[in-house]
Amino acid sequence: MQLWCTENETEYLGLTTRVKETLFAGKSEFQDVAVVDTYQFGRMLVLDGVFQTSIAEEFVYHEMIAHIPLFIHPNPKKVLVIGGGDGGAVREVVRHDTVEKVEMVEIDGLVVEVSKKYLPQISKAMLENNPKLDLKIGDGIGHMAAAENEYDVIIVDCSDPIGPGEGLFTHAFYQNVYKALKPDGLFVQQTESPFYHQPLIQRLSKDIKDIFPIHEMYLAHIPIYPGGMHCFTIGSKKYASKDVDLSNRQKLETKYYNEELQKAAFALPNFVKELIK
Ligand code: SPD
Repeated sequence: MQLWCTENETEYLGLTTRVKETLFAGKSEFQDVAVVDTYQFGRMLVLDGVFQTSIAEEFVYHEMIAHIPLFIHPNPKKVLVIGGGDGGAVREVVRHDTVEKVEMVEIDGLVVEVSKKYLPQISKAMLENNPKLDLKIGDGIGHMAAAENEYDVIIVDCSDPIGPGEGLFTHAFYQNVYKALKPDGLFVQQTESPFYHQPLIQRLSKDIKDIFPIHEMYLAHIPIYPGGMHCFTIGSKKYASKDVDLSNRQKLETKYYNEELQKAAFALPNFVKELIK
């Protein structure tokens, strides 16, 4: 018998990959949680039927969501990660010498638990209890509403804007992100596919521009996301991607991110420019 796992993207499009074995399938208070071992990508985390990350290609997403904003800020010391329960984003954040503390607030303890058990390469920083990391299981929206003038960089490593991720794509949430950042802080959020999620991206870009003086978008190529083209959106109080000078910054060994991409990832195709104009 052949087992296949499909993420339904639209009524007319699905992404399907052949499964060797289902390692975990359960339900938390918030969502369906599964880890499947696939022929193409190795082990893969699937939440509410949506592909989140896999052993074969997770480096693209996690390096790009962490290193791009952490190098735009000239001296990031205190970082907050909202979501990111698989641990991949914090694994990359703790590698930065300037970073002294990373708070991570993930709503779903089951995601953390299964990631530690089945995805140890990704959840490394959580498994090793990295001393910079302060992991809380809780509501990122509430955490953000309570924070003020605290963080240099905030990383919103959320799932899709349905279910537990929904409230992380709202004007009210971005206002709280602004308040939680220090006067020169910046934030990044994964903002889905510029091809398949255009109304969402138009709305959130408008909201972020309304609140932050600097709004930027960059792209990365992520094989398990629809179309492969994925975008990340930045709201910044002071620093912009064009001003980054990496000459005296830490050199990191990476598989996707590099110094050229620090600027080149912000080069957008015309249809994307038009979308966020
Ligand atoms: N459409 C899929 C977006 C998933 C973003 N979250 C990925 C989590 C990886 N840490």
